[in-house]
Parts: sequence; C-alpha cells; structure tokens
Amino acid sequence: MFFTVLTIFPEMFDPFWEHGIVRRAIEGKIIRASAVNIRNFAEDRHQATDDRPYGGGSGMVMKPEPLAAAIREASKTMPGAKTVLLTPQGRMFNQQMARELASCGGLILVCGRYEGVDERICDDLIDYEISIGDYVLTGGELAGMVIMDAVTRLIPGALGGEDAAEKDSFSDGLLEHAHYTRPRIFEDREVPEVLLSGHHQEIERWRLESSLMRTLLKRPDLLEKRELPDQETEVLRRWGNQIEKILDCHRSPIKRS
Ligand code: 4GX
Repeated sequence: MFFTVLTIFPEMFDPFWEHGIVRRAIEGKIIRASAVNIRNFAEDRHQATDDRPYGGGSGMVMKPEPLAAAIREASKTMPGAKTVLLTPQGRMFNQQMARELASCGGLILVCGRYEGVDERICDDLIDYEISIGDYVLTGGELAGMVIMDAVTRLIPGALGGEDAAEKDSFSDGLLEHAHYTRPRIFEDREVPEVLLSGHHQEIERWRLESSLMRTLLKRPDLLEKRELPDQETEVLRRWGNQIEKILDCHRSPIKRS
C-alpha cells in the first residue's frame, strides 16, 4: 500500500510515521508513505496556496492550480491510486470503508485548510470525499492520519498476530469483549474466574457474552444493523427471558418465590 498525503503542513506527519504499528509497517515495507507540500506546486512568487473567495466573505479558499498540479504529480508516480479529499461534506468513515480503501493499492489523501478547496478540484480530481465525523477540524491532516491508521492495520503483515485485525472491534460487527491482565486482584476487584480456568471453550463463550453485553449496553444500534448468528440470537433470547422473568416478579409480587 502506498500513501501520499498532500498538505501545506507535511511536518505534522513526522511523529505519525515515527511511532508504533505505522512505523513498523513502513520499516517492514508493508506500506510506503510520504507527505508532499502543496506549496511546492505554487507558481507565484509568494508561493500562495490560498486566495480570497469569489463572491466575497471572510475566510480563504485553497487555490486550484497548486492543488491540481500536486494531485496530478502524485497520480503519475502512483498509477491506479485513488484520490481522497478529507472534508466534513464527505461520506462518514467506518470500518467497511477502511477495508475498501485497504484494497486500493494506493491512496492520495488531500488535506485541505481554510474554508475548503475550490469546487472544481472536487469535481475533476477527487474519487472519494470522506469525513471522519460531524465536528469541525482546522485542517484535513488529522483526518488523513485517522484514515491511514485504520487502513494500515488492515494490510496483511502490519500487525504482529496473523489474524489480529479480523478479531478486533467491528470486524464482526460487535464491540470487543472485556480484557484483563495481571494482577489477579486490582484494588479489590477480581478478574472473572472463568478466564483463569484454562477451559478454552468456556472462555470463548464468556468472551462472546461479554462482547454481546457491551454492544447491547453501549451500541445497541450495531446489533440492530447486523445479521445475528444463531449462537448470539440464543444468548440474547436467554437474556430476554431472564429479564422477562425478573419483570414478571415485579408485576405480580404475589408470585415471588
Ligand atoms: N472530517 N475538516 C477539512 C477544510 C476543507 C473544507 C471543505 C475541503 C473541503 C474534517 C472532518 C474537517 C475541516 C478538514 C475543514 N477542506 N475533515 N477542512 N470532520 O472537519 O474530515
């Protein structure tokens, strides 16, 4: 996977390239990444990348010529790469999109500043417009890092464990189960007994129920959207029956035993 970022602040990406899984992926030649300064493509003597908006108003707009030149240059060196503009107007980024982008081979991430980029850039030179969420950033750089981070860890070989990426949250539509490590007792709170038991089947069962419970409590929308495997339907039914039983006791207290 090749990433080229187009930005007026390429230095922002140095600490991102230099740490953790992303760094290891670069060193292991699992990905290649570079940040290119859009300013290098500005032709005027001030090397301006922004200009005042037609129609007036406050704020500045990214000039089309340097941006177009930067995108065309990056496309030339990465044939077949998709161009992505980070913008609040884009499709909301999610794990499914991360998977699709991971199969692209090359990505050119266009990070805008100011009020945005000249509309003719979006029309002619951008394949995907992506937003990382409904909030306003001061530039597309952090959004670009979010995309690269989520995509990089899906490239085979980027994570140590063989199938680690597929076991993570969202890969199967559920949140991750609870995790524990030593010590066995921390501030009077114990690790669930079953995790110490060595019964792998029971541990898998506990993890499934933990995942389901957390998803039900924290993100019920995920359960509604997703197809439920039989095993999970059965767990949810059982919980539902238990809740019904408890409610019954409170409806007719006379029956309480
Ligand atoms: N998810 N921003 C981009 C400037 C801009 C505006 C329009 C292109 C078109 C954001 C987000 C985000 C702020 C980055 C405005 N560039 N990007 N910037 N949320 O808020 O991706």
